[in-house]
Amino acid sequence: MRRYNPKVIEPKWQKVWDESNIYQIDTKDAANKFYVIPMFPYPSGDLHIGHWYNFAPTDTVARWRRMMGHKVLHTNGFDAFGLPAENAAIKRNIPPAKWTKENIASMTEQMKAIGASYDWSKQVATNDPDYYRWTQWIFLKLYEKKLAYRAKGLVNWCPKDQTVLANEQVIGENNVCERCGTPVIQKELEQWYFRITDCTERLLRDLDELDWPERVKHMQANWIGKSQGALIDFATEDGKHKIQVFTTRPDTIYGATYIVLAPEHPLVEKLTTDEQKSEITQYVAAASRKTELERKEAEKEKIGVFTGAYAVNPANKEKIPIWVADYVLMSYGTGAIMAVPAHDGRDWDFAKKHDLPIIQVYDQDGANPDSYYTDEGVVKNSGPYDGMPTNEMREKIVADLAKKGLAKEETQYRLRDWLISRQRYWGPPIPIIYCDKCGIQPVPEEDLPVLLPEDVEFTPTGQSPLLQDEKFVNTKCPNCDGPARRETDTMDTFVDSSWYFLRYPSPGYKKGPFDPGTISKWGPVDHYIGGIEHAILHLLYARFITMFLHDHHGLPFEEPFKKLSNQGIILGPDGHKMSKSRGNVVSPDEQVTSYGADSLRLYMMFMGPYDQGGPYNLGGIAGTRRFLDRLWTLAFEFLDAKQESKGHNAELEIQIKRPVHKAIKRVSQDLEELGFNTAIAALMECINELYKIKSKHNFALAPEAWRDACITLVQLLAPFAPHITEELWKELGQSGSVHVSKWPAWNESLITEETMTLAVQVNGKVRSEIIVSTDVNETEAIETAKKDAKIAKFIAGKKLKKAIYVPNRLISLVS
Ligand code: ANZ
Ligand code: ZN
Repeated sequence: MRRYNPKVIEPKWQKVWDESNIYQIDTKDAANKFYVIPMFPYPSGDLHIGHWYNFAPTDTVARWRRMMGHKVLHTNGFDAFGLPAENAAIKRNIPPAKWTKENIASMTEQMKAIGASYDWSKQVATNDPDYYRWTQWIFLKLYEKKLAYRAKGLVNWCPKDQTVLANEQVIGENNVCERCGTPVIQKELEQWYFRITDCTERLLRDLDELDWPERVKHMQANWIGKSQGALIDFATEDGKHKIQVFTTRPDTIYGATYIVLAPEHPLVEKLTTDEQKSEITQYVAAASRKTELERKEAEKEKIGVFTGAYAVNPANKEKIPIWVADYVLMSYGTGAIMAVPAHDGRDWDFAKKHDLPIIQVYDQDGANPDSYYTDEGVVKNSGPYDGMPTNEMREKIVADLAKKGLAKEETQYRLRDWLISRQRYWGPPIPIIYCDKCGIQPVPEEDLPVLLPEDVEFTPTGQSPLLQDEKFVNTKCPNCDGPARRETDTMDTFVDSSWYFLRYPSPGYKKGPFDPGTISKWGPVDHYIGGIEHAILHLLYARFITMFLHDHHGLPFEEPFKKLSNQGIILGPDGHKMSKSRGNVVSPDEQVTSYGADSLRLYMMFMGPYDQGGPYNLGGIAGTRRFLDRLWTLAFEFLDAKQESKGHNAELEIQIKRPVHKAIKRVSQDLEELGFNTAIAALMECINELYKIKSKHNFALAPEAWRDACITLVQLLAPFAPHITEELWKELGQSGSVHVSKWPAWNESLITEETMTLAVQVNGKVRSEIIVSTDVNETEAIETAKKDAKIAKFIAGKKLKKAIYVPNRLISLVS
């Protein structure tokens, strides 16, 4: 018997599939389409186990859908712009374009080794000028609609290197420049933004309709961060200024014992008294060196400085001090808060630290009166509002203050416009020209793409080489033809990935980012599968760009991804996140060399629920390999056995069919929910059952049933382990490819029916036993008995005078 050798059969079938283009589709016809893709990878140079965990199971879904009769569009591409290519250029002195190209080539080979059923003719790479011209086109179209705009924004700035730094380049506790160790400051520079806040409510509302994990929908909703509250005006003590605060708890206003301004708040300078000036100035400068993220940290000590000025609480006319503290952010609400230490954690910490008064303004069941509490309750210490439920007071106080022109209801969102400028080289150039005479000029559409020069010198300062490339920078104004300068910033890589799934169905299209006719048939993506790390930004940006293209450029859908699934994270064998420094990285290539791609695919899908991932057990793959060996052996033992039929044994046939049909049902249903592990368990149980039957009965007793069983098993396993199943399919005498064969259907009655044993008598003597379904009818029971191999011997050539069926007990034949 031939041994199962994945080293031979896997490359063989990969080549056959490649050469015959069996996964390539013509997107003209989209009847019964199914569009399924993984999140495309960054070309880092090595396909790691996390990629496998994304691509192999996604391929399983694609293969299964194809066998279910769908026309499947399945492919993969490369998110090819980004910082690591640039860092490689600086460290290893390889041009980013070259580094990226080599990585794409080697990773494409690694992708083929997975055995994924990609339509390679649909592949895209975002650094391809034919791709990024359309990224630039999208920028221009947004600009046309005033949805791309230029404004001042905060960036990390190294005062010594005179350059902008990415967040990753600001290191250490003191936030110093990665290169020179100088403390980094936050500086305002002109940046380009996409007005994603134009779609805030829509991005929130449409979440309801999506077949996405609840967790992801929550994360998106939190990121958008809708807060309903009020704006309330606090006058300064001298009546000269008004401080507007945003609060979600106007019902606690009687407990507002001080005001806090963000360090960047324009009133800080105006209000600070002379005695407090130097302290405030120092504090504000220190705050400018912190990132917003650090300032938001909950555990951080809440320190601030008193301005020396006072405000008046509009509810009770009390005089309260005005402080400056960096836990209040200028970028949210109004950059000023009324602090209620009795009912807010940050305010509580701050008041304790600076010894400010704390006044409880409601009672809450079960709350600890010696700490702050934040839920609802019954109002106290609040004058005319005492005794009211907090939620009632919330509306009443806003209405009352509104009458005096001091408050109004307000909804705030956390979502900010999308800053897309990167002071980086390896990205699509922003298609904008600056002319001294005419100002900002968009590059005319027919001049796209604005090519990124590839033969550039990287300087050790880390500045973008675009700045120094005179040929690139100096250009003509499209309006007056006079001398002008190109924008040297490039776009955020999230812009590249916000629309690539629209390009796959018509990757060569010349007149736009997508062929409108084709995308209207193929979009949206039916099933999008990838990591939870993209739950927020990538998906939000992709949704925004899709909405924009829908509104203005004929895309017939508003949401890009109908169904979303997230893979879990694969940990190292030690249960920790895989990392080179821990030495717990599992190399998929090594696993493939030892066990084969099919075993690896199967193991990864068997190791646990897909959305949970877990530690990679190095011994586990041997188990899935053994399972494949058993399937192989069963098929070959059957093929090698004498197969001429020795009669028709209905009872044995049912025995063989039952586990197979159970498996069809379970695998079909589990795949619907990405229950890969339980589907594979069902296949393993089926094989075990068949081995038990095989140990008792000769193949020749039911060769047709055995053949069917082998063929069906091969089909059920095909989406998981595409190579071995293709090989066995051929060995079992089937034509074409198993991957385009029709997914088997199960016969419910074969599964749910119980069986019973009936004794069979011939002329009063028990000669055999048969197994039949419990709801067998008389004719079926008698026919089954007559066909039983032993009985057949006794009645051969005789004419039956009588056949009696005693239900559930016996069959009596009289000759
Ligand atoms: C008074 C108050 C009393 C508040 C209380 C909370 C509890 P969300 O839900 O996230 O929108 N806040 C407002 N602007 C801020 C800023 N720029 N930086 C930091 N904090 C800010 O939170 C709204 C609450 O966060 C607001 O309601 C305000 O504190 C604070 F018992 O006002 B609250
Ligand atoms: Zn001009």
